[in-house]
Amino acid sequence: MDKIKRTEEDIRNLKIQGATNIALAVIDTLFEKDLASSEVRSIAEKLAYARPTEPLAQNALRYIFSASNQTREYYQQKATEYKEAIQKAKQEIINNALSLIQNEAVYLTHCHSSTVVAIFKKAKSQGKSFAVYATETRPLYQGRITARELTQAGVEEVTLIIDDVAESLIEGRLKQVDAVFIGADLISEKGFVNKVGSLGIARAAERKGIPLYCLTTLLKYDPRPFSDDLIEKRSGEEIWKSPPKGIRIYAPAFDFIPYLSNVKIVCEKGIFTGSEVKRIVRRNYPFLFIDKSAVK
Ligand code: RUB
Repeated sequence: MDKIKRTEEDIRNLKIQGATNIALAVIDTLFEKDLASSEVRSIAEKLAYARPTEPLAQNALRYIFSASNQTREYYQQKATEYKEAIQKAKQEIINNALSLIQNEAVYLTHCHSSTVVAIFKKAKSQGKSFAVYATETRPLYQGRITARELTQAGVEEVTLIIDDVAESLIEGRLKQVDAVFIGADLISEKGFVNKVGSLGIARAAERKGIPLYCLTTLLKYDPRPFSDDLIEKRSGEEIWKSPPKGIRIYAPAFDFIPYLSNVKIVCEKGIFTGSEVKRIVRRNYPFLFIDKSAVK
């Protein structure tokens, strides 16, 4: 199987998962092609839309290919710039979030966000001691990746819970949760998208007055008004391989979380409320507001 097909499959089946890892894999795979060639656009679209709710990867195409009839070197340069922007943003998010991690605090995270893990790791490397509850994230168990990475990084107290425990944990059944840290696949004017289950966690946290920090680069912005059609629906087989005839399975990959009162967006430009997101994205990444049909 060639590299492009393999990357596409790895993204589809979540061997490569999480918005940042997906976008970087798409760009690295494109680097192997002549970016000025006529076939590259359809290849790029296949990769970037292998998971439909991933604007960080899809915006790469808008950035790289905004001008037509340029040289191979020009497109390579644009791809390099976008990749570097993702990496720089991640470092800045880590710096901006670091002071939110307190000694002896208890945190909850959901699924596997490389950005959230990076912050916990950095806090640990600075000698902070804290506990993290990680949801296992059914049906594909990305939470195990989170738990494994945090334990390997030396975080002392890492506890895996099944997704259904998150709400009672937030209610204070076992411990007082000080904050929720989650990532995002998509951010938009009125809310953000993250792994299914995030909405219930966010609402439970809001009821208890617990802050929810969404760690995300602004490059995940999607200018379209959110609608449920934007949410990827996964195959029911991931939930029940061969169910009895007649059972339908509804398997959205993600939740849309409106900007609730406890939500803060931690991004490369600082920490903001949801109502500020559109303005900050427009100021820093105006190319994201150019007609999307330019790409797909
Ligand atoms: C992963 C997920 C992550 C975001 C952010 O979902 O919801 O929280 O993608 O990740 P899936 P990152 O496992 O279905 O891809 O912070 O690494 O960009």
